[in-house]
Amino acid sequence: MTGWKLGISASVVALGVALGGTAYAEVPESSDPVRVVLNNWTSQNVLANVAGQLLERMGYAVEYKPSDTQLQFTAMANGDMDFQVEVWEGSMWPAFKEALDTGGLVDAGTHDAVTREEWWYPTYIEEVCPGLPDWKALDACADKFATAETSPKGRFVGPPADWGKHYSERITALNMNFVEVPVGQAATLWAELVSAVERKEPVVLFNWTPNFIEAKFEGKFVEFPDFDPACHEDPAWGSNPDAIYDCGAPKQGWLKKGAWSGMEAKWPKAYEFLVKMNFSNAQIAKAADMVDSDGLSPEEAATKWIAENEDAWRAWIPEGVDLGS
Ligand code: TMO
Repeated sequence: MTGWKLGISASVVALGVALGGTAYAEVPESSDPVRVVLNNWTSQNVLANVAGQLLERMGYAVEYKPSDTQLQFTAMANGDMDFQVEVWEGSMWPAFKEALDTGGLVDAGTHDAVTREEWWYPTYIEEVCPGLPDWKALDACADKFATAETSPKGRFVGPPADWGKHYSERITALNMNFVEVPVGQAATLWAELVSAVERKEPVVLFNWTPNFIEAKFEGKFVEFPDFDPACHEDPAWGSNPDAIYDCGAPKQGWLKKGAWSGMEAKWPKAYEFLVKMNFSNAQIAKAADMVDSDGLSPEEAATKWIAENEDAWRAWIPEGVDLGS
């Protein structure tokens, strides 16, 4: 009796292997939608859609949830959202770390991409501001960047408020002759850049790498005093003994993925996929370019990226997961 049963199950297994060659993993492990966080810059939206579309091909239900770059970590730690694909060291480390410390959020691995977020200018400005990219040289010619709104101080075109950059504090801490004028959305940064470049006028704005800008415009990041974690915590650190933020952002920052700590137990294969998902600088710059230059929606750009980069994403699909047809 026992022998007969064993014989059957052995042949069933043999048949399965003969037909498929693979024992398929049971996904989705839960039919609840995986909630993918969307932020407010284009490469993030494309990567979020790449993750979402590949998870759908694996069999998962997916929902997209817009969130603020700082508050998203609390939302994930509370289990209200499941993962975010671009956590930038320069702008998100304090909020990310705070949520990691609660135990509700986990670090889901680091991309190959090396990142930087900093004040940036088109190279032709070096003709009128000698000594760039040093921040003191920029400060010495602040009046060239003055606008009706900021005169006699120079205008720094700053990022949307939720990117957590503390530039007004930096300007004060370094006693600079600049005023930060933040934009409401990233597209306004590029509109300001294009209009200045067309007239060859001075402009200094927030930018980052990898981004589509580096392939389109010649420019450089301003060099501020080197970042040190103590700069953001200890007033005594740095050139101003009474203030924090008297330094630049990391020049070789990491780029991570972050997830709700319950994700791995609820959808083990989706979590394994997220951990393996890995983008390079060139891939992220290209992702942004498809939206910012070619005018695709993030959804379309993700579909195109998936069609053109099978070699890259195949390696992220956990073993035994069927992608359907
Ligand atoms: C968070 N960002 C990449 C826009 O600096």
